[in-house]
Amino acid sequence: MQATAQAQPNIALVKYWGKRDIGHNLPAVGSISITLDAPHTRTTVSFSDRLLQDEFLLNGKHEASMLGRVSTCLDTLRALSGSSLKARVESENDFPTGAGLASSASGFAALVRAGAAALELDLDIQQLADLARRGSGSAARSLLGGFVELSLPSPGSESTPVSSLCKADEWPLSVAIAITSSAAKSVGSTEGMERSRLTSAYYPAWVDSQEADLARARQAIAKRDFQALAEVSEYSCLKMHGLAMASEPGMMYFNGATVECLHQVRALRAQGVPVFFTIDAGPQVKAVCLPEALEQVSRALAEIPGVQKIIPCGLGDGSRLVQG
Ligand code: 2P0
Repeated sequence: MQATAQAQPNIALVKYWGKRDIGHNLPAVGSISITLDAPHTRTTVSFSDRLLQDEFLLNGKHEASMLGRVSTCLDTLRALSGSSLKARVESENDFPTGAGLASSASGFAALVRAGAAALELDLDIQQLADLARRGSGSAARSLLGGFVELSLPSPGSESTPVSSLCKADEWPLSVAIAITSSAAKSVGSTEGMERSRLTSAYYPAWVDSQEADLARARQAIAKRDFQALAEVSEYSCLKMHGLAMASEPGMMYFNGATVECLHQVRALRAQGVPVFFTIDAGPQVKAVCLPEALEQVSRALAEIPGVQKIIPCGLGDGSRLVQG
């Protein structure tokens, strides 16, 4: 009744922002991401008849704010297995939580893997992805490695297809993550997305233009065309942040160092260095580059005042069981 799974965060290149259905946590747009090879979330799920309620510990501390979502995931697993046992979930992150490093993505991808194994449920990737998505939309993408697309459900369905566009070793890009603050973000993604849907005049245009961005990214990945991927990824990133800023009240996830990093990445690319940026709902900058440029990119970003640390990583595999 116990299993441990590991997962890494993923970074969206064509961003997910907005929900079609909050109750089922269905995204309003598809998205394309890369799964990283580091940092890691490791989650152990233990079902026991000695527990009166579910428990969730993050880095050794009880974490009440996420317990509801964790229990919702566990409820679905329990319903599938016919069990009514409560569970203790212990999750360890070797990176800042809630600061735009996709900790909920790796967290729920590891949770569903471990939870299903602990209950001896034989679920396929799509079933696991649908479960993870209920916890956190982006988590469905961390079930797979390399370049991953999360698509919208077909009419009448609540299943959001996940598919691999290219394996990690078929186009091994590198990423330098510039940490500019380790504080938790001021407005969480779930709340931020809803605020944009309800208040931004740009929201319908965001939803309507997503398919064209997805098509451009798919084609760039299929052709291993770095420049084309750079252009569509920066476009999608800035469009998402433009939408967030043009909500009411506007959400500004950048700090000063974030903006300096963007200028530095563009200056490097103008000099011929194969690198582009993307930023999620937090102030960290992810500089995606060809492996031969990683050292130069990391050095250039580390020199920017306000950049506290650079985490270098590559592309990695999807979530997997490590024990159970
Ligand atoms: C993404 N983000 O595509 C986008 C870009 C943040 C910015 O997916 O509400 O934590 O739990 O489904 O998955 C973060 O959103 O949101 C996210 P919920 P989630 O990576």
